[in-house]
Amino acid sequence: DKDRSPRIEMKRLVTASTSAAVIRDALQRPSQRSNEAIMALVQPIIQDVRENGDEAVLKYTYRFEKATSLTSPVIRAPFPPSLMQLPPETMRAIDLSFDNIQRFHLAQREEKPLQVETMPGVVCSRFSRPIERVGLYIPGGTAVLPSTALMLGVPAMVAGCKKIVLASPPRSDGSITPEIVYVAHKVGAESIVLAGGAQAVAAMAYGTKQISKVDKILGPGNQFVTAAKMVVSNDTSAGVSIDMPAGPSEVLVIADQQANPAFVASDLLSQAEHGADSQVVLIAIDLDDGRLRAIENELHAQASALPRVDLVRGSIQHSVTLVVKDIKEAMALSNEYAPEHLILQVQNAADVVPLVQNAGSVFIGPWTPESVGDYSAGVNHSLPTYGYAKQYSGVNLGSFIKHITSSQLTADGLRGLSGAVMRLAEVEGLDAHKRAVSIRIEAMDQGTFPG
Ligand code: HSO
Ligand code: ZN
Repeated sequence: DKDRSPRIEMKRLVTASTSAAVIRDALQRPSQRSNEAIMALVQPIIQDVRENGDEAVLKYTYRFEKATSLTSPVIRAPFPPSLMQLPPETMRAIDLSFDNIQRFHLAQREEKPLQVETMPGVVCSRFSRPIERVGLYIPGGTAVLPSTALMLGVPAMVAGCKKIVLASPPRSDGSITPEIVYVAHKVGAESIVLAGGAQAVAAMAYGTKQISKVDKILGPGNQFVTAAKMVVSNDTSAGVSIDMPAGPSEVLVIADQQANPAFVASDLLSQAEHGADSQVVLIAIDLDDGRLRAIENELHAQASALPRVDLVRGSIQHSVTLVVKDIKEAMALSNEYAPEHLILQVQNAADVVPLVQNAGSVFIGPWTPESVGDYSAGVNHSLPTYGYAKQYSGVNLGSFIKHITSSQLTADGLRGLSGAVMRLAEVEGLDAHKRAVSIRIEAMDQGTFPG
């Protein structure tokens, strides 16, 4: 009975009367299962898939997904329309989101290669090429996430990746969510791997008879998926890279006296419902007790009515409200926490953005809930978690592109550079390097080339 279960409430700390250590502690991410324990489970699965290919992938899909009717671990484009039957409303929602995500990521293209003449006759250039084959992992688990298929698939398509492979754990009847198939179709995916976990990652990293090998694997996932991505990206024989380390989802909301308590609570809960390991942080700027209580009451009331209230309870347990004195203090704490999502529900929110140093994505003002970015605004929702916003960007067009540089010198250009290059080659004791220059200068001087 919901009424008799304990109140859903975050702990509250007033920074002015709390030690720095206690605050730091409250802002710790919930601890993850130890890396070694996960590795010990994941490594044999990867090995098995390397050795036994499709047969091993199917075995784990039978075991973990209970999809024992599957006879092949993959479906290929063109995907039959029967697999993407959707209500028109859903289709329109996907189409609109697709268009906005496409617009925003198209705008991230570099119009032309960069070219600089660093010295007379010395031209350096940089141009980009899409990564040819990408594997996009779409988690299964407690929610189906076609939006993640959009967030990974659309930029891959815009970048021009030749082969887009999706992987997602099938349902126990062996089918894949029609929304995901529809997105796969829209982005021009080559195939969908009907597998999840470490087995899906290994299959895409090494390739099997039926599953295409890829050059980069992107996408969120549980700890097994994350561990598997780390293992394969560390194996030079796989020749595969990954997007970024992934942890549970999180949000930090900064609210002042102007903020609407119901809006604030709804934003905290939209992140909390992702999972019991999600973390939500509220930084309240100089809120009086009544205002704070209004947020807490809203949080409890809205949370209690959610179908995923049990996950929310778990998440709220390791979440916290920090009461601070001003926006400067709020931003200092936020930058130190480096949230995946930062929501600014403060007066003149746009003016605060210059103070943001670390965050995955920022949501500005009262009319910008995180949900719009999760689905449809156009920004990407695949973002750095666990404090990695200090050094990583979220998924963007650049995640699917690599840069190649080139240089082209004229004879005069080489002559101008020769002194420095030969000197540094001497310093490093690399005579062949020096000779590659001197031999050309001699040819120039003697007019022997072109002959
Ligand atoms: N907030 C999640 C993304 C998501 N939300 C998918 C709904 N569906 C992690 O950024
Ligand atoms: Zn979300």
